[in-house]
Order: sequence, then structure tokens, then C-alpha cells
Amino acid sequence: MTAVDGGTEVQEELTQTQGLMAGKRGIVFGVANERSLAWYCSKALYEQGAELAFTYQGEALEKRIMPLAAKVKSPFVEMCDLGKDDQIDAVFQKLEKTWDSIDFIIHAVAFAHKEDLEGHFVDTSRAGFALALDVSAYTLTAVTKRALPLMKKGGTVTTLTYYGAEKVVPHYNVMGVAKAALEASVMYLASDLGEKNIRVNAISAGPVKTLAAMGIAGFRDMLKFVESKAPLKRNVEAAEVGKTALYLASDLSSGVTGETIHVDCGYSILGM
Ligand code: 0WE
Repeated sequence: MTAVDGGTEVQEELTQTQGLMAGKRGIVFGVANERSLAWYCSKALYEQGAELAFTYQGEALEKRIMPLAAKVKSPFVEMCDLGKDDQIDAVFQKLEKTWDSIDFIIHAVAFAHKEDLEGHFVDTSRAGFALALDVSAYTLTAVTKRALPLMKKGGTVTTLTYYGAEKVVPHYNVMGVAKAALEASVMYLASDLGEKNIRVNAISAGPVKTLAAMGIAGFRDMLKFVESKAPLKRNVEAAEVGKTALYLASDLSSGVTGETIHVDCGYSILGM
């Protein structure tokens, strides 16, 4: 390519590749249906040449995920309850038989009891707290640990978080505490794994209408509120979260680790 820089011609080498993710393989946790942020991440990576494996949480989701996995020609789809260590072990044992190495993980997994997202945080039970933190925060460490033997040339781990980790969002409650633990886990994992050239980052997405958001009282009002206040005067699109996942999983972000990137139309910069 020839460019003109201050009147001088500069000769620049650009390599043509088959996409930013060409030759890269990874596993995606948390696709529930075609609206899932995990699915938008999957599509963005696939379009740039990535090969994808998937797990889904329970039998009820199988019929949803199978056609999606087929769309991206996935060679590996397995049921896995990430709340069970033996099931995570089993999934990685099977994955090793399909691929001898992987390059990335997308983690888009969270759960709290519905009643813990409705009342007051102060009423959270010990069991509800433990469940939310286990599923929504600990699972990142659980899957990352088991992926290490497969991340032979380094790799990336990308998770999804939300602003309720940083500031009080009404009703987000124990999920806010879980996401705070998740964001801290991202930093500690990044510190541990940097020497293996494994980068660990989070995307803090603005609210998006997904299965996880459906049935949450007042969600539509929340979307309207963000739209009116956010610097970009709109809500974030799921595909924009996907594009950021592509950046974090690709070499474009080679110098970035331990970071939480806000993809929220600017909402989180506001003080009032
Ligand atoms: O992280 C989330 C949602 C996570 C979530 C959602 C559910 C709904 C159904 C976790 N557990 C459950 N359990 C269920 O039974 N978000 C960022 C979306 C979300 O959820 C909220 C929000 C936003 C935004 C809940 C209350 C207030 C705001």
C-alpha cells in the first residue's frame, strides 16, 4: 500500500489474512438463544474466521442452540452445568478429543434467583448469595483453569459484566455483588496468566433485551431511561457487544489485559 505522509511517499507492509480470527478456535459458554450476547459474540468471531465450540446449560436449551451451532458449522456442542465441577471436567476432556489447542473463551454466564432481583439487597439469603456468586463469578475461574492446558500458544478469556458492579442499580442487588467479584476475578486471573500470554478482560454492556433481561420488572423503562441519558442518546446494540468481543479475542487488543471495557453508549461516564 502506498500512502502520502507529509508529502513523502511511505511504503507500508500490510499482510492480507482471512480474517482477524483465522486459525483461531474457542469455546463459548452462555448461548441460550439467538438474542444472547454470547451468540452475537460468536457471530462476530465466526465472520472473522474463528472456529467455535459451545456448551449449553440444560436440556431445555438444546433445541435452541443446535440450529445456531449449525449456522457457524460448530464441531462441538455439549450440555454443561457450570455449577458442577465434574461436568466442566468432562466438557474439557471431550473438547481435547476434538481440538488439540484453543485460543479463546467467551464466558457469558450469570444466575441469581428471581426473588433476589426484585426485593431489597439486604434480604438476600446466604444460599441466594452463594448461588449468584458461584454461577456468575466463580465459573469464570473454573473454566479458565481447565482451559490452560489447551491454551498452548496463549489465548484470551472474555466475560460479560454490567454497571451494577460499580454503582447501585435498583433491583440488580446480589448480581451487582457477583459482577463486582467477576470484575475483580478478571484482574487476578489476568495477573496470574499474563506470563502464559493469556489475556483476561470483561465487557461491561449496557442493558440489552435478552432472555436474561426478560421478565425483569421495569426493564423497558430502564431502556428508555438509558436512551434519554446516555451520551449517544440510544441503547447499545448486541452486535456492538459482539464487535468488542472480536477486538478482545483478536490480536487487535494484544496489549490489553485485566480490563473492563464499557460498551454502553457512554452511560457509565455520567455523574448525574
Ligand atoms: O446480568 C444481567 C441479568 C442476569 C440475570 C437475570 C436473571 C433473570 C431471570 C441473572 N439471574 C436471573 N435470574 C432469573 O431468574 N443483566 C445485566 C440484565 C439485567 O438484569 C437486571 C437488570 C439488568 C440490566 C435485574 C435488575 C435490574 C437491572
